[in-house]
Order: sequence, then structure tokens, then C-alpha cells
Amino acid sequence: MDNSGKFYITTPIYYVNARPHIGHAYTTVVCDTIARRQRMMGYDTWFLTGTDEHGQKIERSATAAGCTPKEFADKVSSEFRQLWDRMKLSYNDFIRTTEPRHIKGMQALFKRLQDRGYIYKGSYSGQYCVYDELYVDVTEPGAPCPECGRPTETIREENYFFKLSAMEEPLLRLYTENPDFVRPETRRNEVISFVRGGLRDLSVSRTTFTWGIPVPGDEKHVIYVWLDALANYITALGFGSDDPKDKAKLDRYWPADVHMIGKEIVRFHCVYWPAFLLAADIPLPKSIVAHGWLLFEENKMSKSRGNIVRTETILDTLGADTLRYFLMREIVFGSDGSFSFDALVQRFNSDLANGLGNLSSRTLSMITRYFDGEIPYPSLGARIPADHEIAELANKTISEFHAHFEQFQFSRALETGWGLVAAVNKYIVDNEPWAVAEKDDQDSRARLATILHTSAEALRIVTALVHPVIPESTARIWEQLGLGDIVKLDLRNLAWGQLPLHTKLGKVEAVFPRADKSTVERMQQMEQERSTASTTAIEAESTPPSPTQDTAQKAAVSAAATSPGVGASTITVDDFAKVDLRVGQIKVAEKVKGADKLLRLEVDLGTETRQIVAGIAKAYAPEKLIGRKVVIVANLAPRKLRGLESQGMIVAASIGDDGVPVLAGFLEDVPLGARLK
Ligand code: ME8
Repeated sequence: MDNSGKFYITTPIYYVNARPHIGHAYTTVVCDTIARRQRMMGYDTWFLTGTDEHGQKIERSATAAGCTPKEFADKVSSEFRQLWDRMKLSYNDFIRTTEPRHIKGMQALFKRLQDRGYIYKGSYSGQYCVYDELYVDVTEPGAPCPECGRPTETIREENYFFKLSAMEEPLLRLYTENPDFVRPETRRNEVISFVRGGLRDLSVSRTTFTWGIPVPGDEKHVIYVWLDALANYITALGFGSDDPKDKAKLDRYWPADVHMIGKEIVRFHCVYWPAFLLAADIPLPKSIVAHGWLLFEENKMSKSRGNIVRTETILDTLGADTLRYFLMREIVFGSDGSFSFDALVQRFNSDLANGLGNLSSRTLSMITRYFDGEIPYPSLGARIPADHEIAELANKTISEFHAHFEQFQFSRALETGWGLVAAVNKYIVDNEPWAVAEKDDQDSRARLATILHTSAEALRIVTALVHPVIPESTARIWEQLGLGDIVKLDLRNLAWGQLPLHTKLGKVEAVFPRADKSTVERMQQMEQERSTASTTAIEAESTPPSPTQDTAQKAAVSAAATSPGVGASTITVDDFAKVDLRVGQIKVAEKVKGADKLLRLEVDLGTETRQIVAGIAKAYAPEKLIGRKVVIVANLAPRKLRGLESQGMIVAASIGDDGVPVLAGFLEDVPLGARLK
């Protein structure tokens, strides 16, 4: 950490072509937790997040949705922001790359790189992956992207180039001299071997589309979206601004202490970003920390795979703290981790409701009942070794919790904290304060005071430590302890024995909602309803993936359009030809268990049978569909719905406000597998 007492942390800025899901929430929650703790440790903390709004991928998604890229970006960016606000994430600034402050700063950075001789004009001919917004080293037109496997597109254009090749040596020196620059070690090794493999100059402008920041002085070029995006970390602080207040902010917080990212964008952050900064003679961030992926049904959760879990479902049922606790406790930071509703509810019940919740409610309600709601005096004479053991364990927990947290070992830190919770819950059971309270003598009264004081003091310590992780519930426990506003607490001084005697407790009430088996079902049902909505064309607007899939969805959008206005923008014949629309016959149709809108279909295409999961159960009884000929999008990338792989999409009109689906069909007889053109 910085000895100037400041701390600057950033999340990636998220693409607006996909709506927020718990993968995005994961990174943002990790950063929020770190930022909250840093503030409590006395750091002047700046926490930045935002949205990445330019580039071909967004332009295409907007076209598919029948709106302008800016309208599209406004809508999705505000969804991110609303969600972060609903989760009460404590970001200090939210940057959008379409904001004037960013555009101005980005152009200033481009100019600076040009002036310093690191940008030159040349021409590029090769393959580009629109999904990753990445120039790739494959040669065949349409060859799959080495990163994501989607087909690449051929680009031939005059471009500005950045002299990345000149940065090979300085970058290798940087990684060697600053072992913490890329964390964890596995990522660092990956980066070093990538750079050792040789760096070629990087194309940093495009001319074949317009949705981007113009190159200053040569407006038919727009700046490469990754250069544009990475610059947010400095433009948000005021880079390129003439306002003295912005300059002061940049001086104060830059360089960043932590750029937190997912492991798939390590190359952009650990190779390109420091290369741009070195070339521009701007100080480098102190560390780039890459975490693993949140998996659902063993795949990376992502919109294009159709296996995302929406944050809202969890907020609506168990609340933000439960999600935060689960993400920080269950996922070993740095590794991939799985999400499941069962695991979420299990964690909630064992650790929050029965663990911390139980400790808090029984300690505080006994103090209310036996001591009129005032923290009692722990009589020295009434102490036994078990009381000292709790005090010692609490002090040890404080130092271990801090040590793990500083090393980004959040899960271990929480495990340590909950070791104390379990020990105190056991201490209460072993010492039976309710039985001691039955006796009227003075010694028993003193013993009761000591047991409850010890429990309350341990509760105070664990509450303070985990506040950055579960801010809402700990703030409530803190108030119930009669300690006021937890945000004002200085964590550096936390130690056993600081609970003020005779403090009057606040109103004691349960902090965690109840959860049982029906909670899992309720969450699955909510996800189902949300994901059914996305199996219709409505969400095609925000689906990123490959050009092929993107185009297929455009077609699906037009097919499902309820008004001529939707999808009114045009595509070329070549675009349309990429969509493989085929005639198939439904052989099997059945309801998907637990999903009242979904049907599982087996569709015969003449040469093969496909499984398709379609959101048409409300409009069609399964038995009526058997034998019916339908039109399917045959080259749509497979995705999972309710654990079932859907290998294509059925084409339907969407009628009325409720979007009732009506299947496309033919009056004449058509052979199976016939292509629609
Ligand atoms: O890459 N598990 O944006 P993006 C864990 N705009 N983290 C996940 C995740 C998952 N399943 N899915 C997403 C971009 N994330 C660029 C970044 S920064 C200058 C530009 C998180 O919308 C994780 O932090 O694809 C990942 O790196 C990021 O979202 C990718 O977000």
C-alpha cells in the first residue's frame, strides 16, 4: 500500500452489450470489499468502476436492437449503475467511455503517444475477433479465434500502429523488477512467456466502422476499443483536463494501487496497458490482480453461453449481503469457483443465519432480558479459563484476518472470522447463561455478566472485521450493540476489551431473513422467468457473441418483431446468408421440469436431430407440437437453459405486449432440412 495514505482501486469497465450478471458483480463486490476495508484502515480511498461503450461489438448489438449505439449504451450502462446502487456498492466514480471527459482525455493520450513517436501510420491485413475485440495471429479467413473459438473476420485497412515491439525489453524488466506487478504468480508467468514469445506492433485504429473516439486530426479513424477502454483508469481521474481540480485528483490518486480484473483480460492489462503508459511516460499502476471465473454448470458464466445468473434474483430473495458473503467465502480468490443456488442457501443457513445471526440474536436478547439492555460489567472474580480463551482467540483472529485479507485470501480470512463465531456459540452453549440466570445469588449474577460481556465483545470484534464484506447486516448488529455508525470505526485499533461498559443496546431484531428449501425453488423460478424472457428475441439486443450468432439473432429479431419499427436497420444479403435457417419437424416435445414457460423439443432436420429448448410452453401444449414443421436457426451457438443444451433457436412471431409466440410454418409441404434463403 501507499505511504501517502491513498488507495486507488478499479474494476474493469464492463461492456454494455451484455446485461450485468453475478460474474460482473463478483469483481465489483471484491473491489467494494477492499475499498471499504481500506477506508476503515485510514486510507484516502478512490474506487472506480464504469462501462465500456465503444467498438464494433456494441455497434452490432445496437443495430440488432434497432437503436443507435448511444441509446443502447445509455440503457445498459444505467442498468449496471442501478444494480450497483441497489447493492449499495461504495464506488466513488462511475466512468462511461462515451462521456466527454473520457473522449477528451483519450484523445490527449493518443496525441501524446504520437508526439513521442510511438504511433505511426501503416496498413493491416489479417484476422480480427469482434467478440474479444482482438487482432489475432491466424491466417485463414474465418479461422477460429485462438482465445474464444468464434470465427474471425478479415480486415484490410489503413491503420495507426503502436510500437509495441519496442516495449518487449522494458516490459520484461518491469515484470522482473516488480514481482507484484501481475498477481497471482500463475498469471505473471503467463504474461512473461507471452512477451518473451515476441511482440508485434499493434493496430490502434479502425476505419470500417464509426462507433468510437475519432483519432485527433484524422477523423475517419476511430481509436482501437482496448486503448480507449484502458485509458479510463486515468481519464476518470482527470487526465487530459485543464481544470486544476482534475489535475490535483490525478496527482493524488494515480498510479492505481490495484487494477482488479478477470483472468481472460490479463494480456490487455499486463502487456498493452503498461506498454501504452511507458510510451507516454506516465507512471505505472502498482499491481494488476487477476481473479478466476465464476462457473455455472461447469462453464464460465457468460451471456453467450446462456448460463448466467442474474444478481437481482439473489437480491430479491436473500439480499446483497448473502451474495457478497457467498462470493467472498465460497470462491477461493484467484481460482475458478462454482455458483449454485443450493450452495448459496447452504452457506446462508450455516454461516449467516445459524452462525453470526444466532450469536448476535441470543447474546443481545439475553443482555436485554437479564441486564435491561445494558452491556454488563465483567466481574474479574467471576472469570474462568474459557473466558480468557475467547479473548485470546479474538485477538488472534484479528491479526490472522488482517494478514489473510492483505494477501487477497478472502475466503481464509472469513474462515478465520467464523472460527471465532463458532467458538463463541459453543462457549455460550457450554456456559449455559440461561441456567446461570435462574440462580439469584451474587456470584451467579457476576458469572452471567461475564459470559454475556465476553460474548458481546467477541460479537463486536467479528462484526467489525467482516463489515467490509457484509456491510448492511453488520451495520445493523453494530447499532443493536449500541455502538452507533460502524463506518466511523478505525479498524487499525481493533482489539479485545474496547466494548464500553453500560452501553445501552439498540432495538434487538433478527438480521438475516429466513431461508428454507422453498428459497432455492423460488430463485430457480425467478431465474427461469427471466431467462425465458431472454429466449425470445427481446434479449438478442444484448447478446454479444460471434458474428455468425450475432447475425442469426438479428434475423431472429426481425422474425419476432411486433412492429415494423423494430429492427428497421438494414443488413446486407451476405449478412443474411450467414444465418442458416432450416425446416425441421418436431419429434419430441415435453415440459421442462420446474420451468413453466419452457419446452424441450427434439427437432428432425433430415440429416440430424437437434435438442432445442424453447420458451413457448404457455402458447403450445407439447402434444399438439408433435409432427409439426417449424423453422429453426441451425447455426446458432449452443447454449444451456435449465441445464439442457439448446442447439438452435425456433423462429416465432412475438405477438402483443406479452410477446406471445406464434411459430413460423408453411402452407405447402416442404422437405426436412430445406434451407430458407
Ligand atoms: O472485458 N466470472 O468487459 P466485460 C468472473 N470491457 N468474473 C466475470 C465473469 C465470470 N463468469 N464474467 C464477467 C471487458 N466477469 C472489457 C474490459 S477494462 C479496461 C475493459 C468480470 O463486460 C471479470 O472482471 O466482458 C471480467 O474480467 C470482466 O467482468 C469482463 O467484463
